[in-house]
Amino acid sequence: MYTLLSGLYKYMFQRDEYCVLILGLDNAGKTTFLEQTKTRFNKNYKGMSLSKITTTVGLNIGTIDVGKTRLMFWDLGGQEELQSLWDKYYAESHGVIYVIDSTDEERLSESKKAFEKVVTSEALEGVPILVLANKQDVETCLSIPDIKTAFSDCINKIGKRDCLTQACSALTGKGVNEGIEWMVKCVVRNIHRPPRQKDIT
Ligand code: G3D
Repeated sequence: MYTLLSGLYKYMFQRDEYCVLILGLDNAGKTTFLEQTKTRFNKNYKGMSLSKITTTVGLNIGTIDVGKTRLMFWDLGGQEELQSLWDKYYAESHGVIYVIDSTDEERLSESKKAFEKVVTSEALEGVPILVLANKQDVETCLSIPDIKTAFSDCINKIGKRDCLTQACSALTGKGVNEGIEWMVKCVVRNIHRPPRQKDIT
């Protein structure tokens, strides 16, 4: 009877957990995106005022539940000296969200270089990548075709993984749900692929 009840409990309440990295240059909007996501997906979550968020230094974490799936986010600092720490997290991640500041044309090639390193990393082979063209609420921002053109060198390097470029405003929430729902589908589908390092140990 105990086994039956505990099996039923697990079926009803146990969630599959996945780690998702949030990467991108400093000031791209990673922390704002994480707070917006937690506010939208966690009932009763009272986040900080989105306009008061300052750039990520170190690590922010957050968890959301979408149906039977739990996503655990690690929002890593994007300053040049902190980018060297990103790969320490790769082996344990099931998905990557890469945030681009669509209003910062000057740093677009810097962002592309950082993205290139992410997609060519062996430790992330096959891991789905959601590219967020953030700050689309700003009238003068670069469009999705502009950003795709600027990142066109990277297309061959993305490989066979799932990859989506999503227009987004972390501040207003536009595109956030669509991006998260896509990521959930991808990580769940990937469950049949080789497990990440964390699952082996
Ligand atoms: P980071 O974590 O990638 O370093 P933050 O970036 O989330 O700290 O955001 C950096 C700045 O960009 C913040 O402004 C934040 O309000 C702004 N920002 C983030 N997302 C958006 C967005 O979608 N639209 C607009 N217009 N601004 C956004 P400040 O002024 O605090 O530096």
